[in-house]
Amino acid sequence: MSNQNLFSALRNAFPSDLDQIAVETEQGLCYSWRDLDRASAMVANLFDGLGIPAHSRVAVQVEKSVEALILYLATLRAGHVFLPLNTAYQSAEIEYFIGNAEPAVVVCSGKNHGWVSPIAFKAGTQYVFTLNDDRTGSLLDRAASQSDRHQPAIRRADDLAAILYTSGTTGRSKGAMLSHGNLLSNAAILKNYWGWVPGDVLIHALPIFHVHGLFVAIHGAMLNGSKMIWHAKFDPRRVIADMPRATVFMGVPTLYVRMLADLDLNRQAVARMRLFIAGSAPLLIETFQEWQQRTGHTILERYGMSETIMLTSNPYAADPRYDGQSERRGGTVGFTLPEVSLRVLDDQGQPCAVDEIGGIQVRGPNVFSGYWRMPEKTAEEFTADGYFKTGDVGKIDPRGYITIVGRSKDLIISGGYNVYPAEIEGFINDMPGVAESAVVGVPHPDFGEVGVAVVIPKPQGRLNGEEIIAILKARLANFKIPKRCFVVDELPRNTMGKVQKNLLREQHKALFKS
Ligand code: MCA
Ligand code: AMP
Repeated sequence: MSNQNLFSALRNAFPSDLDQIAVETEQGLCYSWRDLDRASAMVANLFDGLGIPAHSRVAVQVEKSVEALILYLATLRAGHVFLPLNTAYQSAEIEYFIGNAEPAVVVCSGKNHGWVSPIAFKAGTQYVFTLNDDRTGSLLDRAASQSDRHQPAIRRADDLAAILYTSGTTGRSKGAMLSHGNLLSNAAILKNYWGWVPGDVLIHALPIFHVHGLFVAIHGAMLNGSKMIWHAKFDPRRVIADMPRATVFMGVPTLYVRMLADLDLNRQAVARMRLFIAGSAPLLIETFQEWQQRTGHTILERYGMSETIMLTSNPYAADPRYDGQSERRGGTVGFTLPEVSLRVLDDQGQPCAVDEIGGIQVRGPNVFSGYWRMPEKTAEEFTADGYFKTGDVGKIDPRGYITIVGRSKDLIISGGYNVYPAEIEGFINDMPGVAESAVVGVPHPDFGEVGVAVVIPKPQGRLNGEEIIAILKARLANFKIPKRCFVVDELPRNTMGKVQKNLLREQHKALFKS
């Protein structure tokens, strides 16, 4: 049986000429395929020499850099489990993830070492390394003396490759366990479905601590032996400037909105581009249409989750499974991907008719095995016949196109990041003088959706919305902070006493209207 380590599959896809450029940074630094191979071998050898158990978790909270990509590859190569963490997370958030995952190794930015290392050592972590975005830090110092040859660890398809934390409806984050097989099967399906061809070049401008930037984009390019033009931070002007040298771009809707606001975006700028892909949050039909008019390109929207990687996609070319339809339809997330099973069920658990709205459930080689150390949560989210309940609500039209119409989970997606109202409400409710709070998502011209908090004070309590926001800012990742906070006397409730969030959403829906 061949080695099912995802790294081996990616390594096998390297072009035969290893001196070709694999990654080029905005600063003009070029990394060849040989560089990726050697550097990942050195870091993997460092890990091998640490004496940590096989399948250890390696938790990583570092700024985006090519060395961070190398660290990901090295973790796979050494057979450990990669646990990426959003750079915006603050100490309370990091404490939870590290305490829950118990990583043997933590890699953080040098500037955060002072507070991350005590948290890690308290949780039993054996090694804390630093990695900065200027190619410095103890990880690289220690790896420098290692051999640049390394035999990838033997792994089975169902061995864990990564854990991605994704918040639950209770506000407690759950680690979605993804295997080498989950990741590779999805990457292979997408390579075909999106028609990757030799010579494709990807502009990579997303963060690399979530599925979109880490898996969909990186695996897509690497499995095709394609060069990546690496943007550490998204800047619309710079991305547009790189388009004449590229063919593929992937982004959350906010990135498309911001590029449309730039006058440099025109047909000439995108003339060499082959494909624009959007996902992670709903792409407004206005954005889809405006992009078409300005560039002549039709954005391909797809849908996925941390637990499942990609599930559906609009077609790149005629799809023989759906009568050869090839139209990319705005407002839809396209067809179920090959090898994925997707069904829509009503409240009674019966299959919905065409165009009827219900809960989306999925099964397939891409679907995760469960939540890290949460067997009860895992059991709750899977059906008896092995389908995962996505918490998304949608419908399938007569032609097979799927539309997401909402979510049964209480979730706000802001600029492609997930914000769970329950988590924010928990923090607000713990503040002195607060009786109760509700956080809802409202439309926003840039982020798609943002959180707004509505807070009820205790009798005689004196509260100020701006102060509440300031307190939250000191404790939570910046993208989770509600953009506005209102202090009011009461929340709308139904006859059962349940807060009617839909009424709050309605009341505040025009707050950010452009
Ligand atoms: C930044 N801010 C935000 C967000 N990002 N507020 C709400 N939502 C956000 N997403 C706020 C900060 O709190 C700060 O506020 C101010 O904006 C400036 O912060 P900065 O970091 O400079 O912002 P930015 O660089 O302009 O970032 C915006 C961004 C970024 C580029 C759109 O959010 C981003 O890269 N989003 C992509 C997320 C992503 O990759 N998602 C994929 C998830 P203040 O000044 O008040 O402090 S994977 C997934 O969902 C799946 C499975 C899938 O289907 O792909
Ligand atoms: P995450 O927890 O970060 O994996 O986010 C997954 C969620 O993002 C899904 O359950 C959907 O609610 C949402 N999502 C991803 N892609 C799309 C899309 N194209 N349209 C609408 N929602 C999406």
